[in-house]
Amino acid sequence: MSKLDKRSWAEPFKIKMVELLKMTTEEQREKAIKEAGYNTFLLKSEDVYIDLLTDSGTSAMSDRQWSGMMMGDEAYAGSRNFYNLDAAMKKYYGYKYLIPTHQGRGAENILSQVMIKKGDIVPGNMYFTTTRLHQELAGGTFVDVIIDEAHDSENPHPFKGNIDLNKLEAVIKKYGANKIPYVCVAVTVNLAGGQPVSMANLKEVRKLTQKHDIKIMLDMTRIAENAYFIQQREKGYARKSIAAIVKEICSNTDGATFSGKKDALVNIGGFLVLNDKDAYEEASNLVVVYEGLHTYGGMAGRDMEAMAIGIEESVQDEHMKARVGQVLYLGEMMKKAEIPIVQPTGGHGVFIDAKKFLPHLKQDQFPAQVLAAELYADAGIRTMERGIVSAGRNAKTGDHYFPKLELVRLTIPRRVYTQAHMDVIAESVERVYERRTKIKGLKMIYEPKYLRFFQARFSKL
Ligand code: PM9
Repeated sequence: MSKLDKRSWAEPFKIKMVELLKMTTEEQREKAIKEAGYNTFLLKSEDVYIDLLTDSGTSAMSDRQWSGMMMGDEAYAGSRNFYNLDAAMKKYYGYKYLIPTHQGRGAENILSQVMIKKGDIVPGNMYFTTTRLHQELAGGTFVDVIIDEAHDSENPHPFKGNIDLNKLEAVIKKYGANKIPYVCVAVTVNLAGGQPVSMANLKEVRKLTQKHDIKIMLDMTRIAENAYFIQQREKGYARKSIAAIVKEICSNTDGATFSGKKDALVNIGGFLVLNDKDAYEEASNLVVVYEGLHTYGGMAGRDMEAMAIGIEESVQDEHMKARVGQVLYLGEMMKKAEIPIVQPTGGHGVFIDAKKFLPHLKQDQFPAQVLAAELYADAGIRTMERGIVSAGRNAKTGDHYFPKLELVRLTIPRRVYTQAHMDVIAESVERVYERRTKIKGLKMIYEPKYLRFFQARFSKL
């Protein structure tokens, strides 16, 4: 191959506006993280240099989305932006009924209340924090039916989000189909490291659940990223567009919850979509109690417009190649430096295995929490714990859940940072890795009752 055959690729956009960042000293950062109780959620954003806390609501919107914001119809009822969002949803996802919500968890609340009765069982491919909590608050119990490979950070399985059909069948046999209102399938699986579900697996799950008359509800928060992995890795999909794969995923399910703050490139918003008319009618009645009228559900008209445009942008092949490509670039640098990360690298971030990074710490000394604090202190990079703190406690026994995966998530916002930022991040992780044996654990000194990872405080041991 000659040098001239090489074709690098870059982002399919150029930058029109920038936000200046404050540079801080190590001393200032040590003070800030201590004051934040070693919880990166409690840092002030202005003290952060590169913000990898989350990809949720942190995307850069396009000029088309910003111009859509100017077309907001802020009527209380029947805003034209609702109809534009409904049209985009039908075109790209194909469900029958749309209920906007202020964000994903609003949709989870409504879905759980409509579908789950006390004593029900909800199987799913690894829990997500807000999803499981809403299932529990509605009286249900979540049961994990993801494949075992998902719990092993080194396993290179290309579809670690897949459901284990034997586990699912055993759950159906044990509790009976009438106790299972739906199977919750997340695409991609956030807490497994942004890992995808294959189309073949989804179709197998569909076959099994249809046999027992059980519905499938998707958590379609990162569906376009999942579709990208299907396109790249699954036989028969290389020539299909991401838009076509997204629609095919949806067509194998009965409804979905969606946080528009991820794939759909907006700062706020979400929705619940359903195919069943009766469930829709109940949900559209409940949404007025918790969110707002069924034609805005807690969103401003302008935000619905930006989301309609964002959905279209999110399923473009060039966009997704650059979006996931940037994450993979960071993952490759980490692997070269022999940092223990979840493999394969996921769609929305690089996840460091904190148990392997800090093997001298016990899990209840919060290795991922302390590693996130150390990364901030080193270079002002804010990341998120996805381990024992996020997992919370078993509501019945009061004990910590001890998840197999104890991870620090370096989540990449969409269209926000450059390759040079990725280089700075990798160098910082390497520096912290070099001094890892000196890092001590934490103890929790304040623990809120719900979703404790957001507000818990810690001190150094
Ligand atoms: N995910 C994330 O940073 C935001 C807050 S952390 C609890 O990853 C999935 C798969 C998500 C998700 C949020 C939600 C909830 C549902 N499913 O944040 O309420 O990753 O819009 O969505 C976050 P909302």
